[in-house]
Amino acid sequence: MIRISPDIQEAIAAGRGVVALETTLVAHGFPPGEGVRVGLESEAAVRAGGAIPATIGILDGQIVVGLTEAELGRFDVSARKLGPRDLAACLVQGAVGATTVGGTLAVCRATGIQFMATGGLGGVHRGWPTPPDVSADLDVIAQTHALIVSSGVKSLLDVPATSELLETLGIPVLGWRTNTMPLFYSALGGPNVSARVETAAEAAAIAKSHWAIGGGGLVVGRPPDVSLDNVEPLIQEALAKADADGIHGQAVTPYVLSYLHRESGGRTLAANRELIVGNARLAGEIAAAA
Ligand code: PSU
Ligand code: MN
Repeated sequence: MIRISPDIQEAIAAGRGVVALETTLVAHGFPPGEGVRVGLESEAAVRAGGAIPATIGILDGQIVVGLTEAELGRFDVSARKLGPRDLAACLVQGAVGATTVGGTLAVCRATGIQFMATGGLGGVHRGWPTPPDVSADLDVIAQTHALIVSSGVKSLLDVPATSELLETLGIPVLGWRTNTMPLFYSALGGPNVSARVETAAEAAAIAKSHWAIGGGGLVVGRPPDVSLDNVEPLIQEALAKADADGIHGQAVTPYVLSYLHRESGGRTLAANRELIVGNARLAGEIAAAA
């Protein structure tokens, strides 16, 4: 059911650092073609950081760990978006399935991969409890022995509420050379992190210590190198438009991201690409230091 590429199998067996990368942002987070480019740049960044990239998705009834470039090209907007609940049906039905953070971490748990990178985590959607939309990402992070590097929580969500929930779930949020959780496109203004870290070795040591005392997942929040501020009015516009268009559930995040990419004249798209690749690089460094 799971096909792991030989280089990744070797790396896992030898205890070398492996960093999982998701396919939802490839298929649904960027305009056609652009997502694949971001995926390939992320893989190169993991290698530059000193670790082995493992891009994960479902193809032809198999969970593939270590997609080839040709295979990655099959992840377009027609792919299913797979949270943890969606993996089994996608496998049996032979569909192309792009894994979210939660879906990817479920595969990490099955294969022993301990590191991952993404852009921004899912979390509590604004307006909770109407609708009661909380991303499955958080629950899976809590249950998985993995460290995930992200630029915090996507700012189209309710970030303070998500920060509270991360605490409730016992998920450490380590600020990468910062005291506050990054706000996806923007570096500053988020809630406090649970601890600040200065080096990859320090983050790796905290992860190993957390796992040794029975903890699950950890988040490292890395601020974007170039902070894009003042996106909030556009986010509110996008969320109102999504509501008016009857967009709900899994479709909200891709809809809002593409609205922002279009209406910002590509500024959020460039920021999103850069933060994803930077997170992959840092995840590679932390995995290599572990
Ligand atoms: N980071 C990005 N773009 C994305 C995502 C993360 O920069 O598209 C994806 C991840 O797959 C994450 C998902 O798990 O968004 C969260 O979606 P939702 O809010 O529907 O749970
Ligand atoms: Mn949701």
